Amino acid sequence: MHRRGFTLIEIMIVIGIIVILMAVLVVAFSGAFSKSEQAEATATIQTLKTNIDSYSSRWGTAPPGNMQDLAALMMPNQVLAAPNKENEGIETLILALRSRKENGPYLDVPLFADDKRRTNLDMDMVVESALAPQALDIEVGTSRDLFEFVDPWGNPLVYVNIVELRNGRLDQNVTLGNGTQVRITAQEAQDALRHPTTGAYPSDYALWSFGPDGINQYGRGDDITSWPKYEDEE
Ligand SMILES: [Ca+2]
Ligand SMILES: [Ca+2]
Repeated sequence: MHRRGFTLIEIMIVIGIIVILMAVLVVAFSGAFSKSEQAEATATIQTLKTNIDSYSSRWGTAPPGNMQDLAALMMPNQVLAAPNKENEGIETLILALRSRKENGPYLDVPLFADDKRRTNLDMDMVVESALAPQALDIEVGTSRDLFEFVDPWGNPLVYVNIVELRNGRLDQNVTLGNGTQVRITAQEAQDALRHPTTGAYPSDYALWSFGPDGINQYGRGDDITSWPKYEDEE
């Protein structure tokens, strides 16, 4: 009798251990899953950083973050588009990197071909003449879509040219995967993108994902950034 009671306790302990093990496995698995998404977002940003650096060394400036400055720099006296101010930073970046001018295109081919990453959430277009050789010179027969890149959570990456930001030339809406919009203004970004102690901006551009929570934290919290995260240095 004594032995049987002891066995019952043992069984309960074993069941308890199994439950705990399963819980640990579930947590570890979901953790690994979200980690692989984060790694994917980081990889996309790293690829674009390489493309931006190649472009910058050739053009002497980081790619513009708005359509007006892109036209002024790369296709003077040409009409590009009537921008709708949605996702404009990342759209302008992609368009600049797609150009064949000055030994381009600079955009990573597999990344651009990846239709999980490349999308056009706000369904806007450039005018056809903007793709012409005397304008941006983008491959013939190619799409006129103003593409953006999205992170693994379906939200567009955000690109800001820091010179434009310093000059107060930033005002755009980010259209999220669920259709809602987040406004990004120069006033807000000028404060939020500075290093908390040195006051310095992240290099001459900033590129970031809102992270798993889909909330813009200007590179803080779970956001994934093209620059070393400020929290890591504090
Ligand atoms: Ca678009
Ligand atoms: Ca976030």
